[in-house]
Amino acid sequence: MVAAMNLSAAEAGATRLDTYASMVGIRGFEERAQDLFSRSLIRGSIHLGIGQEAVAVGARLASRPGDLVVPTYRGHAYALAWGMSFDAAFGELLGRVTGCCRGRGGSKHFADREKGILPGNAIVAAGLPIGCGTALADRLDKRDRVTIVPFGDGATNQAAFHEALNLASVWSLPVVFLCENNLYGEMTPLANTVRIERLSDRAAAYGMPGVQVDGMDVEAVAAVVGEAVDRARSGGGPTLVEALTYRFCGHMPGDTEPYRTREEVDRWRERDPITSQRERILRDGLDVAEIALREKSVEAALAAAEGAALAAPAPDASDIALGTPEWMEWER
Ligand SMILES: Cc1ncc(C[n+]2csc(CCOP(=O)(O)OP(=O)(O)O)c2C)c(N)n1
Ligand SMILES: [Mg+2]
Repeated sequence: MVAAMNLSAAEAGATRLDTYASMVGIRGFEERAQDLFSRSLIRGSIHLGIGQEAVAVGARLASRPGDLVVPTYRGHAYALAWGMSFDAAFGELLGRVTGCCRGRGGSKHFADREKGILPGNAIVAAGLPIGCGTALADRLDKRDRVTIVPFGDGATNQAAFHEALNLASVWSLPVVFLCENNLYGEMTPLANTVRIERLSDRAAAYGMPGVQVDGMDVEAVAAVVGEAVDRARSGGGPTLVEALTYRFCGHMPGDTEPYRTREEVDRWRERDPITSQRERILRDGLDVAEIALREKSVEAALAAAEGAALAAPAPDASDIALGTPEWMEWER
């Protein structure tokens, strides 16, 4: 059981079925987002992480409520795993006043201050120094909080990655660097951009532990990130975790995926983290009907939230300046 693993006390009550339902909800949200986009109902672009759900959900399982996350532009899963409601997420996706940022942020900028979800942003590797900043603020103000920073394999070639890892290590900041290695930076295969096998080896250059984990296994992610979170919280400094994962969808809508083969995608689909978690639950002896009931309730919640968002109004032009200074001022 999840409860038997090295998870935080607050989350130890989460059952395997809860974990499964969380991934099913994220997958369902993103499939609906894909459909909404194809019907021209979403402004701007969207970047989906279909197939990568176990990394976000595993990281959430490993952390405590109140711990921070700094998502990337592929960050829906983190916002939802960190407790954002489907209503707030669909509202934001569709630019409605019911969205988490009153519809002014859109897909890439899901945020919720109370839930510890910092606004995502589209600058590759920008989240790493931001995470150092929140971790330093927590250290200075003696808050018992950890910051988790997800980013892609492509981000590990950015200067900001190296600066952030070095600073976090030197100052023993309470931060976990979580690399989602999905083998591609946009359309470029990883092998074209690095000469090392394991990105987690880069941690050695900064004197911190570097660990690789199966990113298609939510419980494996939870265990490895859990150790890193414990180390960070107890003053042991940062860790670089490399989760090996894969996105089943294109980098963005319109990506015709000429850079990879159908066979490669199919091979990874066989390792779908949702399917394997379902198999785990069945091995635990849970009834198929009970799982189906939970799936139905997630589906109903998604449908209701999508419908409500579609019916909600866009924000009014009169409140264009709303929240600019105070919304950006994170508590100190
Ligand atoms: C600083 C910067 N350079 C380039 C881009 C364009 N860009 C958007 S996504 C991306 C690839 C990032 O790949 P990776 O970090 O592996 O994340 P993934 O998209 O695979 O999740 C690039 C180069 C950008 N957004 N920001
Ligand atoms: Mg990538």
